[in-house]
Amino acid sequence: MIQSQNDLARILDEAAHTAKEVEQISKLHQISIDEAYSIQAASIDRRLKRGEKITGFKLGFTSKAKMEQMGVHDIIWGRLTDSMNYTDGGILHRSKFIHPRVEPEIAFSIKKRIDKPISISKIIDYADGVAGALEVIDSRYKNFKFSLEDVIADNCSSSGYVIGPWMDISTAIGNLNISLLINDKEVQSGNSNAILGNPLESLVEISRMTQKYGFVIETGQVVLAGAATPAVYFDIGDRIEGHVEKLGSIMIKVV
Ligand code: OOG
Ligand code: MG
Repeated sequence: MIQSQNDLARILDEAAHTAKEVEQISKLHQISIDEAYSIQAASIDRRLKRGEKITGFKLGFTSKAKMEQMGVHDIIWGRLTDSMNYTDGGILHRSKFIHPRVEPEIAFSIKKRIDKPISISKIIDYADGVAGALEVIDSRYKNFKFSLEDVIADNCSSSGYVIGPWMDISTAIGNLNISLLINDKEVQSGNSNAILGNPLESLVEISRMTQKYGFVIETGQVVLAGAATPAVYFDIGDRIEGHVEKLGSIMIKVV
């Protein structure tokens, strides 16, 4: 039986909401990239109907390390909501996730509505802050396996994010060391230049997508640039720490 986009959106939303894995869409359906983004939008609409609010956007596969880890080779984007936002230094409940992984990230805060493509030199007019961040990704698909279309429909595995202290957008963010520690042991390390050559390019990229897919990034929202390193599984009891040179540390404890 072929399911409609709304059925697929419901299946993915329920999988996220109840933390229960599902089969990949691509096992039964051939969908296009545009259809995958429509399913993503429909699944996010279900969250909005439950009272969640959009807090920003994230990019995925903006580094080679991530593309190679997951076998997916195109830049993707997804939506962040307030229910995914965790406080720096706070706790995260393992039971809310299926098979979560964490990755260190760089975040931007938007000060002026982005509704068209912007160039790198204009970023200063649209963003006011940059921060280190942690992203928790939790594919709703069995074994964390997916095609490009699958992962787009699944809102790019988005499930949590933690933002560290905000710094001024004028802070130079090229060539910064980035590392991830679990229980004080370094489990990943990379460099900010691995993100599209310069993480500011992620803002340029998401601004292009705004026009292509007809959405806007509002004042006060955040954008995650995409990870520079592969993501790492974590579990109950873990203390997760991200370090981004110049931007500082971000920490979360798993209970
Ligand atoms: C998709 C999300 C990718 C990133 O930073 O590249 C992503 C996944 O790997 O499950 O968030
Ligand atoms: Mg990410």
